[in-house]
Amino acid sequence: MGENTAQILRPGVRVLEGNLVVPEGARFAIVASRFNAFIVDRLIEGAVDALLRHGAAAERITLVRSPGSWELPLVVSRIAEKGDVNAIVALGALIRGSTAHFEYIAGEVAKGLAHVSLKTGLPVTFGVLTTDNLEQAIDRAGTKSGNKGAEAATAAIELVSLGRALEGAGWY
Ligand code: RBF
Repeated sequence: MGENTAQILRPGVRVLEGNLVVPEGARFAIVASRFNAFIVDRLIEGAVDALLRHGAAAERITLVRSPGSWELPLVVSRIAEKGDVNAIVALGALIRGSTAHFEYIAGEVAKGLAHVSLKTGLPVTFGVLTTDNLEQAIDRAGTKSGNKGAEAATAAIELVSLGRALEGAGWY
C-alpha cells in the first residue's frame, strides 16, 4: 500500500491501487513527435529509462514517431485499437512562442488523447509539454523541473498495475 493511503486508512476499508512494479509481460508503446525533437528526444530517454528501471523488458517497449504533436491522437488511436500494448505514453513539445494558435492545438491534442483513452479503455498518459518558451521546455525535459517523459511513463506503469488490481476485484 502506498504510504499516503496507509496513513488515512480506517480498518476494514478495501483499497484498490496500483504500484510501480511493471507486471510480467506488460507491453508499452511510446508515441513521440519529431517536431521539437531536441526536446522530445530527452522525454523519450526519460520515459524509456523509467520503464526499464521499474522492470519493463526492452523487447516489450516500442517507440513510434509522429510528425508533430497534432498527429499524436491519430497515431495513438491506431495503436490503441490494433496494437498489442497495455499502455501508451504520448510525448511531444508544444512551445507557445513558435506555435501559431498554441491554445487551440494544445487543447485539441489533450482532448484527442483523452478521447482515445476513454473510448478504448487503454491507459494513454500525457507527456506533451505545453510551455511559453524553449527554456521552460528544457527545464521539464530533464533539467530543473524533472523529466515529464519519465513522469508519463511512471503513470502508465501505475495504470497497468491498477488495471490488474481492478481486474482482480472483478471491476474491470
Ligand atoms: N508540433 C509540435 O509538436 N510542437 C510545436 O510547437 C509545433 N508548432 C507548430 C507551429 C506551426 C505554425 C505549425 C504549422 C505546426 C507546428 N507543429 C508543432 C506541427 C504540428 O503538430 C503538425 O505536425 C503539423 O501542423 C502538420 O499537421
